[in-house]
Parts: sequence; structure tokens; C-alpha cells
Amino acid sequence: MIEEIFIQKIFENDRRKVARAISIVESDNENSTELLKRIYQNVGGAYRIGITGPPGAGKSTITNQLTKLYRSLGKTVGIIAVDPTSPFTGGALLGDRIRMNDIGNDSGVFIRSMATRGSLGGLSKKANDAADVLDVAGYNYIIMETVGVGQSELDIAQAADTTIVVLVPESGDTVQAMKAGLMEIADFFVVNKSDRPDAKQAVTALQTILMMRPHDEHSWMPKIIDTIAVDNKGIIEVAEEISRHRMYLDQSGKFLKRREQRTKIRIKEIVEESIRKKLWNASGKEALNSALEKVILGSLSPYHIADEIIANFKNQL
Ligand SMILES: Nc1nc2c(ncn2[C@@H]2O[C@H](COP(=O)(O)OP(=O)(O)OP(=O)(O)O)[C@@H](O)[C@H]2O)c(=O)[nH]1
Ligand SMILES: [Mg+2]
Repeated sequence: MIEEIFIQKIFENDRRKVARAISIVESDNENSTELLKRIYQNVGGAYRIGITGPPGAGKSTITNQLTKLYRSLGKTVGIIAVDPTSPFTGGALLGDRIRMNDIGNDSGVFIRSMATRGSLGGLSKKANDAADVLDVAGYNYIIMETVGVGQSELDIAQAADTTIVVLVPESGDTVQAMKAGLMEIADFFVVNKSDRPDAKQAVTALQTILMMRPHDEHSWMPKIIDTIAVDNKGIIEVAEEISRHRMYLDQSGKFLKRREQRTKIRIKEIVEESIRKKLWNASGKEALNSALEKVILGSLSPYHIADEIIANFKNQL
């Protein structure tokens, strides 16, 4: 049972209550469902930015600089970092941690990290739920940083209004990005670490790949922006491109379509998570374990057992 005063405090952006609310949604229990239902009427004010890319590309550095830029414009920023090695979790080098501190102590910034370790399923659901909490707390921008490696991480990055893919000039990075499915989800690219020698070639190579993709004059063409995030170079251009993309979404009517699509995926995710949890409750697990021997000895196939478990599950519904 969640008290009304608690919900009100979240809407007022009471930091401790917001932190508590995120812990509740991370726990993913009945309280979490109740909380998310009750705040939902206020969701939708924040603009969501997904930042993804290979490990160490500079995603956190860009997030940090972008946040400082938005703060200087009077905007507030909520950050969700899904990455166990991220500086936001304190797992990084001292230098990175110091850089994070200068935004971490700002009352207009809320940083939350979520570990991928140990939470295989539902990560994307939890990250989106946490984003809803920050949204209703009134943050203008929500930045979601994920390492672009697994499907779950891609789902998170894609659940944004604008998705940025960060690459570095190293040869092969672009090829890797293509393999990881990063090319399809990018609204624009950032080639960070442009202080490195091969930066120009990397941008050209990326441009060539993008030109080969089918497009016409009406479709959105992802731009490539080179940055040196450590020196705060190119960050204004990143912010401008976010605004340009936002305007494009608004004017083309794609903004609502995108949110519609996102909502659809999200509902499916919630339903699937809920079924999965119910399915493997105590009786589901027991049925599975007690049937194993018969399957190993060959008297029943795994499909027989699966049918039985599903039939049991239907009866419980
Ligand atoms: N030379 C150079 N180094 C940079 C630049 N931007 C970031 N770095 C450094 O690259 C390292 C990784 O930066 P992060 O911002 O932590 O990268 P990340 O993508 O968030 O890393 P993970 O979250 O661990 O995947 C740090 O040591 C940064 O200081 C840049 O433009 N040039
Ligand atoms: Mg990081």
C-alpha cells in the first residue's frame, strides 16, 4: 500500500522519495506495480535521450558534458546508467569519478545506476520504469546510458525519443557497431575521441555506409558529429542535433508514433515479464524438477513436460 503523500512528494521532486521510488520499481513487486500505475497520469513531460555504443567510447563523458550544458540553460536532467563499470556506479578510475561529482552534487541532476549483473530479465522494463519516476518528478531531460552489447541494452536505448550511438575512430569499430545492430537504432552518430589520428577516416567510412542505406529526401538522415568529449568539444553540436531531431519528430508527426510504438513494446514486455514470473513460481519449478528424471531416462520427451507445465499454468490463471 502506497500512501498518497509519498506520490505527491515524488511529483514535488523530493530527492529521497524519488530515490526510494526508484528502489521500489527496481524491486519489481506489487508495490512497484501500484506505484507505476498511480504516477502514470503524469508521465510524458520529459524528453528521453538514449546514449549507447561500445564499452569505453565516452558515453559517460558525453552524458556528463551534455548535462552540464543543459544545466547552464536552466534545464534539469535525470540520468539512468545501465552499466556495472560505469563511472556512475563508482567502479571507474578516480579521474572519471571526480568528473561525475561535479554534476552529482547538483540538485538539478539526478543520477541512478542500474547493474546489469545478476538481473538478466526485465532490465529494460526496470530502466523504463525508473525513467517514468524521473519523468513525473519533473526532470526536463532523461538520459539513458547503456553499453551497446546485448538486446536488452539496445531495447533501453531505443526506448528514447532520440537515440545517439557513440563510436570511436578505432578501425573496425564501425563494423562491430553494424554487427551489434547499432546502425539501425541511431538517430545520429557521435564519433568521439576525435583527438585520435584516424578520426577523419572513421567519419568518412561511416558516411559511406549511411549513404548506401535506402533513403529519400523526406526520411531522416542520421548525421555524424565528431567530438572530443574530454575537452568539451562538439557537445553544443550534439545538443543542437538532439533539438533538430526533436523538431523533426514533432513536425513529421513521428513523435507520437514513436511513443506509440514504444508503448506497445513496453506493454508486451510487462505482460511477458508478468507471465514469466507467474509461470516459474514455486509450482512451476517443482513440476519442472520432478519431471526431469523421466526425461533423462527417456520415458517422456521435454515436449511432454512442457505441455504439462503449460496446462498446469492455465489452470492456475
Ligand atoms: N582521448 C580521449 N579520451 C576520451 C574522450 N572522451 C572520453 N575519453 C576517455 O575515455 C575513457 C572512457 O570514457 P567513458 O566516458 O567512461 O566511456 P563510456 O563509454 O561511458 O565507458 P563504459 O560506460 O565503461 O562503456 C575515459 O578514460 C575518458 O576520459 C575523448 O574525446 N578523447
Ligand atoms: Mg559509462
